[in-house]
Amino acid sequence: MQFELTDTQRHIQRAAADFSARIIAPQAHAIDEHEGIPPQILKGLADLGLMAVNVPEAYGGSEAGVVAYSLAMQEVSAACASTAVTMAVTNMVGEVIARFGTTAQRERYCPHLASGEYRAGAFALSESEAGSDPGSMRTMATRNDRGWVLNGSKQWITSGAFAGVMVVWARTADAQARPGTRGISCFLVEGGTPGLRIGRAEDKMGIRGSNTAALSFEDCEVPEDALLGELHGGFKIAMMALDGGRIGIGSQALGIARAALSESVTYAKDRRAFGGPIANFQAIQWKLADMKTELDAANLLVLRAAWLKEQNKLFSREASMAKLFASEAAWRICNEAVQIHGGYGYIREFAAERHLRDVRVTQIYEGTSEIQRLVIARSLLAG
Ligand code: COS
Repeated sequence: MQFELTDTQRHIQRAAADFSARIIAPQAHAIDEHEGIPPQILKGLADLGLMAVNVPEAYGGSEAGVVAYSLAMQEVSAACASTAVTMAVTNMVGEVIARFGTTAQRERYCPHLASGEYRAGAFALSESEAGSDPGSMRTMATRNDRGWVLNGSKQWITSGAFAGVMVVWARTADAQARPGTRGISCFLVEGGTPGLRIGRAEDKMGIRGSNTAALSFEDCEVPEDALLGELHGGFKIAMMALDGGRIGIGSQALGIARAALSESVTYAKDRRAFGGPIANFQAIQWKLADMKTELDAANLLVLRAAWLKEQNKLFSREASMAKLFASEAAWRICNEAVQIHGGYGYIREFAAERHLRDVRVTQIYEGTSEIQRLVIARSLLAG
C-alpha cells in the first residue's frame, strides 16, 4: 500500500489549498448570504486547472487523476461548499464528454469547461418525479430532419442558470419498445439554445451560493451530433458518471467536515468556562477524538475509491461506500461542531451553522444514502 502523494497530487492539493484559503474562504460567508459565487472565483479555479482535473491535457484538462481531484475538492469544500459543488459538476461534465464523446465533441466542449470560458457545466438527469429512479424519466427526444427535438423538464440542476453546456438525458424510444432504462439517450445542449428555459433558482437550506434550477425544454432543437455516446445507451453513461461523481461528493463532505472540526478545535481552546478552556473537559475531548477518527476513516474510503477509479479497476461499490460513509460521518461531525460551539454554533457569526446546512445535502444528491446502500447491497448479493 502506498499512502504517499505523488508530486502532481501534492501540487494540485497545494494550489487548491492556497487559492481556497486566500480567495474563497474570506468570501464564503457572503457567497452563502448573497446566494451567488463571484465569476472570478470560478475563473480562478479554472486558471489553476481545477475545473477539469481528470480530463486529458489534449482537451485542456490537467490530467492529474482522480486522487488529485478528490484532494482538490476537499480543499475547496473546506472553504466553501457552494463553490465546491459547482466545481464538482463541471469536472463531472468534462469527464463524461472526454470519456464518451467523439473527438469533435471533446474538442468543442472540454477546453471551454477547463479554461473557465464556460462558467460551469451542468448534469441534467433528475426530473420532478424521477430522482432516485432516473429510469422513469419523461423528457423525450424525437428526431426531425435536422437532428433532435427535446421536450420535457429537469429538476435540481446545479448551475442550470448559467452552464455553458449541459449533459441532458431524454427518452428516445417509447416505453413499450424499450422499457425502463433501455430507451434513454444522452445529449449535449449548449446554454442559450432556443427552447431551453431556465426556471427560478431553488431556495435551499444549504449550499445557497450554488445555483440549482429547474429547466424546461420546449421544442428545443439540437443537431444530430449532439447525441453523446450510443443511441439508447444513455442510462449507463449516467450510472458511470454518477459512480465518479460520488467520489466528488464524498470529498466535498470530507472537506466541509474537516473545516468544522478544525474550527471546533480552535474554539474549544479559546472558549473558557468554569475557570478554563472547554478543551480541558473530557466531554469535549471525546467529541473531538470521535470527529477526527470518523473523518480519517471516511478519508480512507474516499481515497480508496478514487485510487481504484484512477487504476481503471471496478470502483462502483467502493464509491457508494465512500459517499455513504463520508456524507453521514460528515453530518455527525458538523452537528458536533455546532454543539461544541454552543449558542455560537447556532448563529451566523460562526461558520459552524453554515457547515451543518451545507453538509446535509451530501446525503441526498448524487444518489441518496438509501440508493448507496442499495448499490452496495446489490453488488454484495450478486457475489
Ligand atoms: N455502471 C455501468 N452500468 C450500470 C451501472 C453502473 N454503475 N449501474 C447500472 N448499470 C446498468 C445495468 O447493468 C443495467 O444494464 P442492462 O440494461 O444492460 O442490464 C442498466 O444499467 C440498468 O440498471 P438497473 O437495472 O440496476 O437500473 P435501476 O433502474 O434498477 O437503477 C440505481 C439502479 C438505483 C442504482 C440507479 O437508478 C441510481 O443510481 N439511482 C440514483 C440516481 C442518482 O444518483 N440521482 C442523483 C442525480 S444527480 S443529483
